[in-house]
Amino acid sequence: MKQWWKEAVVYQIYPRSFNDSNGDGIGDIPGITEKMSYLAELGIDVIWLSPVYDSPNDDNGYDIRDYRAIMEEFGTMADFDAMLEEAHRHGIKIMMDLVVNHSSDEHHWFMESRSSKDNPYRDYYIWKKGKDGQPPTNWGAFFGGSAWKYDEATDEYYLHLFSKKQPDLNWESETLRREVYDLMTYWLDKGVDGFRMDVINMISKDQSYPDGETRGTGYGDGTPFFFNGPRIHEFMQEMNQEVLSKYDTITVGEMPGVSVEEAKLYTGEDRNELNMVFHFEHVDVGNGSFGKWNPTDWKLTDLKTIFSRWQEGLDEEGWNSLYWSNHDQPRAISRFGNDSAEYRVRSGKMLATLLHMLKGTPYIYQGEEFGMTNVAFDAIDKYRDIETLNAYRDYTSNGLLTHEEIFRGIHERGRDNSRTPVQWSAEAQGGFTTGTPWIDVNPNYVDINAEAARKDPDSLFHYYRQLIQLRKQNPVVVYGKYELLLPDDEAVYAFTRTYEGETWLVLCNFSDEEQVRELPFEVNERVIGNMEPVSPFTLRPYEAQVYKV
Ligand code: TEU
Ligand code: CA
Repeated sequence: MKQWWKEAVVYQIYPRSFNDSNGDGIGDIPGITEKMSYLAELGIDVIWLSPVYDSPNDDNGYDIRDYRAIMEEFGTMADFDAMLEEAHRHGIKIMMDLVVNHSSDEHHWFMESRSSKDNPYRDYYIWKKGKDGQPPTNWGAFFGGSAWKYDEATDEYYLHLFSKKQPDLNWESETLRREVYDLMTYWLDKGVDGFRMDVINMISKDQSYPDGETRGTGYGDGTPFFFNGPRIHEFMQEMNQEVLSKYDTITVGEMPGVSVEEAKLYTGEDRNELNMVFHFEHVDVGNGSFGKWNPTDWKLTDLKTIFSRWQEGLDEEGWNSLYWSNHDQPRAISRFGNDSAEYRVRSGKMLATLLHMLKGTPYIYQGEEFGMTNVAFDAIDKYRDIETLNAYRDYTSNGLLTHEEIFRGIHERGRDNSRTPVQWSAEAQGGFTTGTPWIDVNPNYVDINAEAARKDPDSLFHYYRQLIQLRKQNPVVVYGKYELLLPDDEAVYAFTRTYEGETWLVLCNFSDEEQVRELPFEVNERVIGNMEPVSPFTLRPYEAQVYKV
C-alpha cells in the first residue's frame, strides 16, 4: 500500500555536532533552525533528531533525565518550538528520538526507585538480589563491565545494558508503560511527526534472567534473553493502540539482532506495530572476534547477500529502512567506499546510488551528503564517546588487544568518526563554531565542506539532490521490485527494479579497477551516474550507472 513515509527521505541530525549558534562549542537547536533552508535545498522530507531532552550527557543525550525538557546546552523549549515551526514551514517533518529502554540514573523516577524497596517507583526499574555476592546474571553491558550495578541503599543490583548511568526501565510495569505513552503523546500533541525508537527490541526481558554464554571478555552474552523478548510484540501493539494509531506518524525501531522474519512481524501493514526497523547486518560485516574493535575484511558478496535477503524478505510484507551510517557508525565512504582524494567523491556517489536505488526509505546522516570521512585522532584523549573510552580502557587493561590493535578498531569503527562537527565551510573550525568545539573538527574540513559542495555542480551534494528528485518523480524507485544480478561477483553490484512495465538497471563498481561485464539487457536511456558512461557494461573504478532497459 502507498504511504507518504515510504516515499520520504530522512536526514539524521546529531545536534551536538551539527551547528553551534552561540559560540559555546556545542551544536544547538537554533543552529538547526539556521540550516533549515540548506536541508530544504537538499530536498529531504523528514529530520530524525537525535535526543534533545534534558540529560547529563553520559551517553550524549541517550541518557534522559527529563523527557519533557530541552537539554540546557541545546537551548530552550521556545527554541524547539521555533525549529519545529521552521521545519514545517519548509515542508519538513520532525521525527524525535524515543529512548525508553532506559533512562538516566538522574531521572527523578530512578532517584525515587533506588531510595527504598517499597517506593512507588521501585518497579519502574529492574532490581534483583545478587547470588552469593555476585550479580544476578553474568551478562556483560554494551559499554563494558557487568550489566548489573550493586546499590548499597537497598542491597540489590539494578540492570543497565548500556552505561551504569543508563538503568533499564521495567516494561513489565504497566504504570511505567503508561508513563511512556503519556510522554509520547506530549510530543505528538506539540506537533512532532514520529519517533525513531532507541533499541526498542530490547525492552522485553526473559523474566527468568538466565546466564548467557561466556564470551572472550569473561562476561555472558545476555542478548538471547532480551533481543526480541517474549512480550515485545504485545508492547509494540499496545504502544500503537494507545498512542501511534491516533496520529499520522512515521516510526522506525532501532533493533540490534533483528532478523527478516522478526521484521515482518514488526512492520507488516496489518501488524499495527511500526513502519520500519533498523537492522545491523550490513554494518556488522567484517566484525572480528571482539566485534568492531578488531575488524577484518569483508566481501561484496556479504553485502549483496544481506541486502538481497532484506529486499526480497520485505518485498510483499513490511518495509525496509536504508542507511550506510549514523551517529553510531563510521563514515560511509571510509567504511564501504574509498576516502582517498582520488576516489572520495566518486565512491560516495556510487554508495549513494546503490542505497537510493534500493527499495525502502533512505536515511542520510549529517555530512554524508557532501562526503565527510572518518577521522584518526592520534591520542585517546581526543576521543569523547563513552563506548570508545571504556573499550580502550578495558581491552588495554585486560590485555585482549594491544594499544595498536584497539586504536585500529577505533579509527575504523569508532562512533566519534561520525560525531566530529559538521564541516560547513573552510573557515576556522569548519564554520561549525566561533568557539572551541566539544570534539575536534576533522582537519580535512578545508577541502571537504558544505559550502564548497554547494558551489560545485558536480559535487556529491548535488548528486544526492538529484537522487532525491528521481525518487519523487519515479514510482519505480519507491515501489519497484528488486532483483539481484551477478550474485557471485566480488566487484560489481548489479540489480534491477521493475514497476508497471518499467525496468531500471543499477550497476555499481565497488572496486578500484575497471570491470567489464556481459548483461542480457538493451539499454534505452541513462538515468543517472557518477561519470559519463563509455559503454553500458564497462565500469571504471567506483563507477555507478542507472539505465532504463
Ligand atoms: O545504540 C544501540 C546500539 O546497539 C549501539 O550501542 C550500537 O550497536 C553500537 O554502538 C555500535 O557498535 C543506541 C543509540 O543509537 C546509541 O547512540 C546509544 O549509545 C545506545 O543505543 C544506548 O542508548
Ligand atoms: Ca551552542
